[in-house]
Amino acid sequence: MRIVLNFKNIDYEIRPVHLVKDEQNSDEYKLLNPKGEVPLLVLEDLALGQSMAIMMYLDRKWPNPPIFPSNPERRAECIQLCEVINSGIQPIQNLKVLKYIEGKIDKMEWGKYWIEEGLKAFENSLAKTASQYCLDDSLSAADMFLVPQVYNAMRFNVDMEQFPTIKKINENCLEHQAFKDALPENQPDAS
Ligand SMILES: N[C@@H](CCC(=O)N[C@@H](CS)C(=O)NCC(=O)O)C(=O)O
Repeated sequence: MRIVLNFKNIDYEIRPVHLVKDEQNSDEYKLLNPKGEVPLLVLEDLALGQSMAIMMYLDRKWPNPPIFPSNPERRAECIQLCEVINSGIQPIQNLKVLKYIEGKIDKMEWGKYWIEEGLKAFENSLAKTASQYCLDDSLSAADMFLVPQVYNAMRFNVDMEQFPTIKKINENCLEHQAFKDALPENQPDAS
């Protein structure tokens, strides 16, 4: 989410939520996001969870620069790529899932397996859509889902050499300040 806000040059304040300390499940936080997850976008009259809802809202409210292509086919392909990560990979390697399987299955092996399964599909889809970025030569929401997922893949020791297009796109994105400033190590609560 930080990437989108940076890319669109929107002013925002970060309120860190410590996941390992389970702050996302506090009563106070769950009043704002009943699902007990980050990201959460809080505005004067709106508290919005779910990255896709937040991204679509920000793109409507601050349309320039856009993060979804205007061409209907490209737009649908963009959302398809986003969902491979958002619905297909992220939920399976989420903290609450890893906590649930702890002691039953090796959680590193589990995470690595499902990330590789999803990234394989993502890499193959890119053959039809990618150039410098996931969709041609314009940054889009698909890149904004991809870069954090690659960061997480590396935490699970996924060998990125097996995904050469993803690896290259990730490097291209990280040349942009909006992506660099959003890296976890560049946040105020980084330890
Ligand atoms: N589909 C949600 C997923 C959000 C999500 O699961 N966030 C993770 C961090 S990346 C989280 O808050 N996990 C808390 C937990 O597992 O307890 C979205 O796109 O916003």
